[in-house]
Amino acid sequence: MFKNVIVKTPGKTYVNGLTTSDLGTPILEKALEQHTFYIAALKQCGVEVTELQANENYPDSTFVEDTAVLTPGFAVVSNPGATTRNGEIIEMEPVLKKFYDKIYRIEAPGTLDGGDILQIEDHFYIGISARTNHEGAKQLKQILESENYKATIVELEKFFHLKTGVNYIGEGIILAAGEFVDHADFNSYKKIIVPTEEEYAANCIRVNDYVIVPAGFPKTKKNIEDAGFKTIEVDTTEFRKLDGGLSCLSLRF
Ligand code: CIR
Repeated sequence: MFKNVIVKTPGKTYVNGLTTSDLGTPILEKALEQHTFYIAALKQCGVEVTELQANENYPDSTFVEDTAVLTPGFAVVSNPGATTRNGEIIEMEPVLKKFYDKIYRIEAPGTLDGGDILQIEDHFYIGISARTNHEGAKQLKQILESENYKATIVELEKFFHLKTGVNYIGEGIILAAGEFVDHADFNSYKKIIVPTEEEYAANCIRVNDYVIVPAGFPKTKKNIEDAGFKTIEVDTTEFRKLDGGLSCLSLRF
């Protein structure tokens, strides 16, 4: 069960954030509205939401997930791989200190984005991407193993972050798209295959009794519901324009 969630409001500079997509510039008003609905969905799941103010110096800082890896007993402050995002951790660490006594850090030359970290029960998967390098992954693996978690490093082929293509929704079930549909590291889990045309919907989040799903992906939503989960749909079009999904917008612990 998650008790807490941290989110950060998109600032006016959000429209200048990083992207690899060709979906156009986000509409700020719509992004703010979608963010409000996202917070309402989280509250419906029964978590306490800590809402951080926008920081205009960091256009991508609404994607708080990338700044940390959180477990019940400790936090790991990441070292984001994009130079324009690296300073986001400076504001996040004091926030985490309110919740955690034990805080580790990923140190340069290691880089690591939280979006590359997937937890499945007591096993963490660490993606090597354009943002998370081998040194960062190695540091996190050591921290996790010292805390009695299992950790596996996964090389990404195409996906932006690990959780862009694979996510855990509980009860032994993963959502798998693209290169993760048949991937040795994940073949021991039950899978809901996300079809190519719905690939974006591989990024759903399980929060307590619900799976929050992005609006507009009916096949995946139905497959999740048929597997016995209750869903809440949230529109994320303005976050998708900057490569962001549901998981990126919060830290859940
Ligand atoms: C970036 O390029 O860093 C942001 N525009 C998107 C970050 C998405 N975060 C995530 O998948 N955890």
